[in-house]
Amino acid sequence: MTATKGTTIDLYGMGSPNVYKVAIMLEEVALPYRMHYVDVFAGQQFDPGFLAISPTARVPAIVDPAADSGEPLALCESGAILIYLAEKTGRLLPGTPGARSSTMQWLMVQMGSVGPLFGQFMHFQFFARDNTYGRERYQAQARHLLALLDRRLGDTEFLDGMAYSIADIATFPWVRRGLEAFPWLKPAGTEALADQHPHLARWYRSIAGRFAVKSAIDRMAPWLEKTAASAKSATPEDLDRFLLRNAQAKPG
Ligand SMILES: N[C@@H](CCC(=O)N[C@@H](CS)C(=O)NCC(=O)O)C(=O)O
Repeated sequence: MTATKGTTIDLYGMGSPNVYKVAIMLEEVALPYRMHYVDVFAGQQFDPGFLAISPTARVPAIVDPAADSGEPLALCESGAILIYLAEKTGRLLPGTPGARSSTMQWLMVQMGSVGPLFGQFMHFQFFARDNTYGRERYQAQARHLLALLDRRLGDTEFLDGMAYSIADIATFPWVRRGLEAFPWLKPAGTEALADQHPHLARWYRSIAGRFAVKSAIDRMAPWLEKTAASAKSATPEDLDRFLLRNAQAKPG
């Protein structure tokens, strides 16, 4: 009998929105996965073993033991991982060029704008509060993007216009994080979102209610706690290394 390779996917990550995307996707497509925590505050993203999986020194990353022709595949970048898993399973990414391009467009809006610009706002909010220019610039960008998503979701049920897709999966965890991090949405969270952006709030609630999304959030809970604890105990040197500042920058 030929030995079959395992089918369990290894997920490397921490408690952060880009990692939630992949956990949600794995739950949606019902692929089995094992979770490996990477302590980015302790610099584990720069370990040679991890760099072999994620050359960018970032999470999330996955290893699929049996990709093309049964060969193992290591992959980083959450957008690429979502596309890979969608293509592997034939789910959540339309096959025809027109429909597919719409999903890709909204996935790119998330990858190129929502993630990076929300992330920059959070950087100034949590790590450089005195920098008013940075905080105000990225607050304006974040608010502009929330308004854009709300406009889009006023016209269509899901971001790609047709059906729930990897574009929604990519965007949901960042809106969820915004509910906790954006001062103009606190402390009411979803209610403030519903007041300010009713279509986005309707979409948010419908995705938050999905079984797979709830399962991913449950499985991610220990990572969220670990990440909060490790951020809290990080030394100034750990933070410099993590934020690539004060000449502590490492390649990657
Ligand atoms: N574009 C990347 C961004 C990944 C990213 O920034 N990951 C963060 C956590 S959300 C990280 O690994 N930070 C560790 C570091 O910057 O050293 C993706 O979407 O996967």
